[in-house]
Amino acid sequence: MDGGKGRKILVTGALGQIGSELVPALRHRYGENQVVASDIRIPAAGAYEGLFEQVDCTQPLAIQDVVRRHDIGAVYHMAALLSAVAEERPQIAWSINLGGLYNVLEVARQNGAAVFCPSSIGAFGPSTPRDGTPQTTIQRPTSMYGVTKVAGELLCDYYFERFGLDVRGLRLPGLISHSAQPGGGTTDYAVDIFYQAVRYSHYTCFLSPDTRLDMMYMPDAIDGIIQLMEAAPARLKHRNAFNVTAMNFTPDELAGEIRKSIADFAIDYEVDPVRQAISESWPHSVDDSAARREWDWNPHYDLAAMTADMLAKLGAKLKTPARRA
Ligand code: AKB
Repeated sequence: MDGGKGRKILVTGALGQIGSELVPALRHRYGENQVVASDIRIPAAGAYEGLFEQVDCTQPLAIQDVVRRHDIGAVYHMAALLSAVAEERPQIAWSINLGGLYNVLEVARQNGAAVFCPSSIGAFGPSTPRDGTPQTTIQRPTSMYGVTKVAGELLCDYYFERFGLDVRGLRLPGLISHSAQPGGGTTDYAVDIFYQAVRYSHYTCFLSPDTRLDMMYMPDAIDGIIQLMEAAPARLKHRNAFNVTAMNFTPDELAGEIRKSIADFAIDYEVDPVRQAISESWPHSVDDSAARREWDWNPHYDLAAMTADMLAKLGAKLKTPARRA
């Protein structure tokens, strides 16, 4: 697809960690007035440039109204609760993560729009093979977040098989970025650590030092989302839930990489049992060969390149001179 075949694009959850970088990237690629940003939150007056609509995805008529008024041809559905907050509020997580997705799929079906739906490494569980996790494998997650992600993958498959809806998705790992911070995820430590390193040379981590998880720098995630949505449909065999990764590391290894630039950086640990348990049910490293084969997935940032860029960008943003080891 070309971003909606001349029709506009709607991004839900546009003020979140992914949405706040996806909207500018889509506007850059398809045109400023081709992308409608939406969120349940309303930005402060004058704080947001470009088309914006307030949309609560649990309200189907609100989605329908925006899709019809703007002639939307593709919905990038980023509105969701992350894993730790979903575990705190499982009933709300079900309503937002699965109810919201159902509403988006239905409105898309009725209006002939394509859909991008982010799944997650959270769609796997403790009985999934943890190293080199295959594209197709056991998915019995034990968190509410994971339950909504697996059910979401199945629902997207159903809408494709039953109605021919052009819905595509990625199983995203922890995302690291310097624009908007994530909120309520298990992998959030890998963002927090940079802010605290630049400000205070110290971080207290809520996961244990040896917790290994897949991660990705945001520019690769944004490129991957756009690349998947533009891929030739005939090549896509796993259209709704591609494993993707760019790197994997532990908190201890990330701290070591930061120390190459900030020599006095110190890390200590106060493990949060809820987030630790979630992380221990997720893969160490997924096999993303299906994505590489079917739509040429090829991330650019590894641990060293991501760390150097994060420290440079946050140093400028927080007005802290970059320190050298
Ligand atoms: C989370 O930690 O909840 C997310 C994810 C890996 O899906 N970042």
